[in-house]
Amino acid sequence: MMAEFFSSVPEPIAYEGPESDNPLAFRWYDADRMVAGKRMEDHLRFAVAYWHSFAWDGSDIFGSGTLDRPWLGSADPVAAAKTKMEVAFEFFQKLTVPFYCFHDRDIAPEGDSFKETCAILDEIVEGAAGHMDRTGVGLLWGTANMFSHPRFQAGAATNPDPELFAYAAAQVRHCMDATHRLGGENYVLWGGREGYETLLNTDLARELDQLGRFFTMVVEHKHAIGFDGLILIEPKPFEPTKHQYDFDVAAVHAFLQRYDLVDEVAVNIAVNHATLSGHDFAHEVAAASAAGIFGSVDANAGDDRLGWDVDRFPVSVEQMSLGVYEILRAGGYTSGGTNFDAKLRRQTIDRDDLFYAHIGGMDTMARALLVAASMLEDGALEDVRAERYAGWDGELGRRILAGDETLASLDERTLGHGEPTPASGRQEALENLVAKYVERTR
Ligand code: XUL
Repeated sequence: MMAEFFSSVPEPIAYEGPESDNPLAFRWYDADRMVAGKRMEDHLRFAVAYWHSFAWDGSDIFGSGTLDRPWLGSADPVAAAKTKMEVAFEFFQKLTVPFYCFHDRDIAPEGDSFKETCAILDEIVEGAAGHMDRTGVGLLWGTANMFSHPRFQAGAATNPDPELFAYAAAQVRHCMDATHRLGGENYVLWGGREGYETLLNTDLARELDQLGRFFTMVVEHKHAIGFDGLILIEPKPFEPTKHQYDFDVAAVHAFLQRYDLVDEVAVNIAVNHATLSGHDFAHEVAAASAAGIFGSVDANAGDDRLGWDVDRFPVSVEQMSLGVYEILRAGGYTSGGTNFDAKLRRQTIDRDDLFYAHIGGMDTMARALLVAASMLEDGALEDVRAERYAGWDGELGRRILAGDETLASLDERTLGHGEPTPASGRQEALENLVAKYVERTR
């Protein structure tokens, strides 16, 4: 056993309320507080992302690691993976989060052959099961890393070589089994290199069919092993490839319809991916909810002036409130949750910093939940929306939607009518209303 790693945080983080000045306390996240009929913890279902917090050393494309992660780069990678896991569970427990998420390669290194890689994963997964039993921390989702190793440089399922497709299928099978073994609540597929760099060497139609076949195999395997969590695709428009096929929620929805997977697969929406694709977080949740494919969230934030995935911890209560509002309107999470797919800045190097970052993110999301729940409960926004669309509940609206009108019948009707009267969209008044909730909600 490794000695305590976060020794300057001896106790689990506790809720102390908005007036607290203790930087190692929650000011808004109060797990047992009832909000709209449910405990805060059960609404938010927080998870820590293993990769940013424990498998990344702070290196970027210009420089090497800055973070204090002594297990990384060890000569004995399996022993180091076990140490890393002890530290990770110490952190989950002290932060009091109910869940974590991993890529297979975050928790277990590769061996010299695929067979050895699978054996190492199995050994580490047994260790994870022990830590989970001991601490009560659950697995929100598992996923396979099919983007870091050079073998995947031209993609996994969308690779021009079927040998790579076969390798990826085998890896996903093993990772799904590991997720299932650990009682994982969902399984995620982010198409890290499922896209292209140049159309000059790419057969786009062929690659989409390959991807459709791959997802179908994932769904078939889910049923074969009796995994009852959600299969989630995580949209992202670009990075690392220039164009990624799972561009945004709308593109994923169209893809799922085309390959007859719409009842089997949902989406994991990452806030920074939403903004990279030119949308708001709230838009992506609303689009998923409208299509019936909302699943889970990666809570993070971009930077307005940087056009890449910076994965900051969320700090804007207003941005998050509008997204959480759409989540609540959609009925909340089922098996999904709020995963902090977020990382420290490269200069944020003290051990305690990992706590400050997550505490801030959890407080931001908790406050966003309170704002969203009170906006929904008061019904102010919903009343305006209902009034705005009231005509569609009247005779004309109902007849149009029921298919009882045609272009010709509406032409005839319109000839006998005056100009329709526009009503104010009241956007600014509604923005003021949201600001009021953000200011006053406690
Ligand atoms: C990459 C990203 C991944 C996925 C899981 O941008 O968000 O961490 O969440 O593979």
